[in-house]
Amino acid sequence: MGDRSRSSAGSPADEALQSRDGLRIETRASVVTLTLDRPDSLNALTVPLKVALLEALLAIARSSAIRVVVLTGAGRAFCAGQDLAERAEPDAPPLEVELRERYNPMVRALRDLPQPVIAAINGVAAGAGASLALASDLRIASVDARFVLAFGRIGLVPDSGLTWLLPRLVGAARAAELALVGDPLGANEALAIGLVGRVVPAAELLPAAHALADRIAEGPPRALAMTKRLLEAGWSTDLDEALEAEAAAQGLAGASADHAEGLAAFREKRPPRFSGE
Ligand code: T3D
Repeated sequence: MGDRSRSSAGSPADEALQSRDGLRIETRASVVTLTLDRPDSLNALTVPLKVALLEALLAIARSSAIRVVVLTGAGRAFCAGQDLAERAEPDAPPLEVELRERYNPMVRALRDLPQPVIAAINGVAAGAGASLALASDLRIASVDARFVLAFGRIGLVPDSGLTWLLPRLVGAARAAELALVGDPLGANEALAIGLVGRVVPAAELLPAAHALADRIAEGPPRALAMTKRLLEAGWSTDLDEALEAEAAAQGLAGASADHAEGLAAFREKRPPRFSGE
């Protein structure tokens, strides 16, 4: 288990960042790795796991010590979506309720995180597992990864943001092909259509994800958070609104200590040390 020295012991945020209920949480420097850790069921999502993931994401959002999040799976899968054994239990909540109360807040929390999220997709990403990968900001896949939009196979519609995210990432035509035909999509095919940013050998996945996380963690946190918000807003605003939003954000970034540090580092020909102020 990694360094927790930055959290104040006993605080609610600290408790939310403890491993539990199939979610492993490891912090190294300013990078937190969230590992979906139910390998016997391909990291399928149970209610306790979803609650743990949501609470961890909300705690991370409040943390100024954490600068980047890596999301991955234990064993041979990234995540097989909803746990179908739990779904078959007689007291399972209605699908609609489960989406509104747990899946949707989880996706919203991922999208709203100020910190960049890297999905390190180590194996199959099916159903809502694919949605979690798509809701991340960056995706690195192992050659063993594959996307399975499994919803149609069990008579369901894509959910957890997939119908919104997929066409924006790969275009309407490819999204329709993937969602309506439902053939598995391998890592290199996903790379070819831009669904993942890079593909690496399996043994290199976590080192590559952490190397990328470390690089991003050196960036200016507030400017990166605003960049995330601008990119997201750009999907649903017109050019004039985007120009205005950029100007407002640049006003804030330009007044930050990190901007002054960036300029000083440029003048002094040294790497910047961004404080997040
Ligand atoms: O609340 C709600 O229900 C609404 C929300 C819905 C969101 C969703 O995610 S709906 C989609 C749910 N997910 C699926 O339909 C995927 C089901 N799984 C599969 O189609 C396949 O397992 C995979 C394509 C993911 C992988 O296939 P494969 O051949 O590599 O592995 P496998 O042999 O099928 O599975 C290995 C084990 O994992 C197996 O257990 P066993 O027989 O060794 O004891 C299998 O039952 C288990 N497993 C796989 N997926 C799930 C699962 N157990 C529970 N839930 C799963 N989703």
